[in-house]
Amino acid sequence: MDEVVISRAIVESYLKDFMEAMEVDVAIVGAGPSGLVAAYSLAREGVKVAVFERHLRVGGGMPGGGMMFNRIVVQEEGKRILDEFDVSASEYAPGDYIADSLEATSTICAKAIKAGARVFNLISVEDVMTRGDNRVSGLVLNWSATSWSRLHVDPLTVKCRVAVDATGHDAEVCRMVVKKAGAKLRTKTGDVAGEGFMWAERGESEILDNTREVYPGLVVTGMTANAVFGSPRMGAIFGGMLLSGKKAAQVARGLLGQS
Ligand code: 48H
Repeated sequence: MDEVVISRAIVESYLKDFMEAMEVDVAIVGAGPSGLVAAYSLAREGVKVAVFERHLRVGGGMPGGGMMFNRIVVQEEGKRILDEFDVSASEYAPGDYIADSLEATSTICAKAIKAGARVFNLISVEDVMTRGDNRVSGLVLNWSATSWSRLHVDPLTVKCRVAVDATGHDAEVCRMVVKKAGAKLRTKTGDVAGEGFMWAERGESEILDNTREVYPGLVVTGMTANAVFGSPRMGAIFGGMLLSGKKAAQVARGLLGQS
């Protein structure tokens, strides 16, 4: 095997996918549990979807489980999503199930990619583009390594019809939007409310209602949805994240006119 063939194979194959991702139906920011489930649910319906993840590894907060004990807890509805992915989970207490967070992360990511979602790691979303009536129409990207090494390198862009903020607690994309002159989210104050104190039951029960379009063309999911609307955090229970990813896919399809 010629080393140059190895290099060419990698660069050519990657660039082909990256070029394909430059115009997608749905661009998802963050490959945590909610972003990956949204990507899977969209891709399996034939929607063209790309996920951009800042870090080397995927899964966001899921692989770390609770305080690095690599297990996650889900309730009945979340267990049904794990079943759909064929991730094992056993009942620990009535209605509460325990699963291996590494099995869940790797399986959900693998199935999203096999369904047709393109997942790009080590790329950070640093801004959004808008067009027309201030509708989000694309993402502004840079290699994560440029910001980590504090280099001043200008970004590239991809176009999308719908963007999903799946960046977790920091609600990064929403915060990028509200920094722009006159931009307001569809929240009480127009701003990111910030997440509430830990309260597992409320956090889990409010997340689905919070999963919606918060700015034209921008859908929130996962912890971002709770952070944007001021709902509680919930600790290492992940059913809400999985269900929210599925709902985000549904909302995005509605915006694409496919519901
Ligand atoms: C590219 C980015 C950017 C960016 C961030 O944190 P996540 O796992 O998010 P969710 O919402 O799918 O899941 C939340 C869950 O993991 C969690 O933290 C829970 C349940 N907490 C409860 C509690 O009480 O603490 O994943 C977000 C992903 C991460 O991988 C980030 O690296 C990535 O988004 N990301 N990627 N560009 N600007 N910002």
